[in-house]
Amino acid sequence: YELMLEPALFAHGALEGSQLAGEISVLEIDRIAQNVVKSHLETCQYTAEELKHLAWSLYSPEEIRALQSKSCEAMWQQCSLHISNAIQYVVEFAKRIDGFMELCQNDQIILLKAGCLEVLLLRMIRAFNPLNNTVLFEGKFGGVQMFKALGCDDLISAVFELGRTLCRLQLSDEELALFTAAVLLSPDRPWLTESKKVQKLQDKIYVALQHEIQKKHSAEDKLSKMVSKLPLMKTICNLHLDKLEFFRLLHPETAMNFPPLYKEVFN
Ligand code: MHQ
Repeated sequence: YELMLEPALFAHGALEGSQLAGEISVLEIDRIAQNVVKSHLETCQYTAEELKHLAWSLYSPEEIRALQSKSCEAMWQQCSLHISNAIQYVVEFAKRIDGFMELCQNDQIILLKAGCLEVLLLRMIRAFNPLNNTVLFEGKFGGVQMFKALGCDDLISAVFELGRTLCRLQLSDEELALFTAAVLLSPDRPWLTESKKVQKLQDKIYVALQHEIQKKHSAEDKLSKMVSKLPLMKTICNLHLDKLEFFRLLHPETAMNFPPLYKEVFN
């Protein structure tokens, strides 16, 4: 009898004709979208309102000069702290996505380690102003020059280039929420033990994303444009790892004192 209860409870899904052979009902798509969007809004660090106000505060040339004259070690320490802090929000986001905590702990860690910088780069568009090419850093907006002391000009210009191209897509918070969830739940990450389970979660999220985009645009168009930015994001992640490795060789003492979460994710 128990086996019959579930299909009976979801009979409305059958009415919509989509409970057959693994298809998802409109009801389930909505539930997934609602859960992912809510999780995103609860963990995105800044509300849209806060960001709108902050967009007015730019670093002065003197403040930029002060940042530029910091030592390489101090600037790396500062940046790794902010990245580590932002990663904590991504971890919280992942935990709130239905199905994520049901994956084995091994896979949860693999997905977070492999995906959290990509999620951060996507989330950056909320804190990026394409009109003057600036990003939010410690409460104010500034351009690439701000990060000169890091000695990673190529990495920083790639990050800003990504910011500009992603901003052109004009993603809503709903689209961003679903896209970041889909990136996090990538079934092709090396060493996953239950990639089938991850695949199923990602499939549903992509269906929900497609559904969300369709409200305003041609879904095929926008979704393929979004997916086409993934290789640049991967390049940036690898470039970041290279830079970190090099920094570690030059300044092992400083690197040892990087925030534990930053070290764990990028070791
Ligand atoms: C988040 C908020 C947020 C927080 C931190 C790797 C390295 C040494 C330098 C922001 C990279 C420098 C980052 C701090 C720079 C590109 C990093 C340093 C969205 C993302 C965002 C804005 C990060 C964006 C990337 C920043 C600026 O909710």
